[in-house]
Amino acid sequence: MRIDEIILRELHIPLVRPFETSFGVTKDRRVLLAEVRSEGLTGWGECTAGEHPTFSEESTDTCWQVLVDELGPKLAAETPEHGGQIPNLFHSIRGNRMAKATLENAIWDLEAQREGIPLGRLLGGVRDKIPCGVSLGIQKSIPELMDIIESELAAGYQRIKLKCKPGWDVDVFEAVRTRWPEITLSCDANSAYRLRDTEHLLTFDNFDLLMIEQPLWHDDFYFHSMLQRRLNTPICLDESIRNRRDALAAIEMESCRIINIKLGRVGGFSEAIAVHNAAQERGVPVWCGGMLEAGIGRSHNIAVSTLENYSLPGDVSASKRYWKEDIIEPEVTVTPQGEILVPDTPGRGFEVRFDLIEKLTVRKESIRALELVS
Ligand code: OSB
Ligand code: MG
Repeated sequence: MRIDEIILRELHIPLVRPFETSFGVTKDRRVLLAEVRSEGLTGWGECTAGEHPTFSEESTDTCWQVLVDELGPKLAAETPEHGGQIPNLFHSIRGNRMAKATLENAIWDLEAQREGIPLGRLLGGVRDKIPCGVSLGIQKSIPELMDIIESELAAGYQRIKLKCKPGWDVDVFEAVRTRWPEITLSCDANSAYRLRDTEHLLTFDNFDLLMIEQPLWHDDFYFHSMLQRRLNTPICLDESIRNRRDALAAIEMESCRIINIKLGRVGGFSEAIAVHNAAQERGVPVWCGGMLEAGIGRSHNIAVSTLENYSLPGDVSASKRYWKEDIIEPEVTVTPQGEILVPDTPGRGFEVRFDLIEKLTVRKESIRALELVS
């Protein structure tokens, strides 16, 4: 496909409620979108980087620079046929996986439209609905958290994940488990603990958690394997898994028993499929993480969650939990059974709200292939 134009934008969108993790609070999102125009079709990609380099080394601003100066011009000069060719095209650029995923995913999106099939099917997906959980940020008090859990359970969500850190952990789990002994519960520390906290972390085993996500350093496998040896609760790695090789190393070392796959963190659909397959072949279940995505990223998360080994509820939930108005229509909704019904129309299965996107745009850059003088 000929790449006619790549339009990069930054949107400012406030969250309906702030989201607090062990590394900080997010109130307003700065969302980068890529619009890739090719032969009458438009593929969309959303960058999942945070506003600050606190989850990973990438941020909105580093991604903007790399997209505008490096990746955009590379892609505009090519005529790719498949999303699967994009990792090779970007191979000479080190790291910057969230920036890369923004464009790679737009090409897969285009390819699904061109083939006239749902994006999930193009990726090899098999599900027509996906199980959903919610990730609940750190709150001001336990009673406030209990009210939120009550309403999320009433909405049907199948799994509650609690963000935790030293000082917001076992007392919280104790209160939640006392009130809801049976619910599927997990926690996510975003690297808030150290090996000296091992004895404390072992007490997490008392709360029948489905998993403990990324308790230790963001870039570690070895010390997680030492911790996993002593913990009964499965460790799930998020931050540490950047690609298929990381997944293989983590599984081999028994650093985790579950993997959270995020499209941006691994660099796009191609690597997400590779991590998924490596985990599946070794009997390790995966699930789809979230990065407070707007509608484009959310629709891509839904598509990849249809792969067979995405067998645990993900962090992909209804648009209205994040946004007053989402940038896609229909917005993402969740059934009373806590599932998202996967659209069976060609491409993403959700239309973009172009006028709303224009209204929210604060900067915009157009990239075209340089015309060769003949
Ligand atoms: O670690 O999973 C995480 C949000 C931002 C950065 C990291 C994480 C998260 C979430 C939110 O847990 C998931 C979501 O609801 O999108
Ligand atoms: Mg996480």
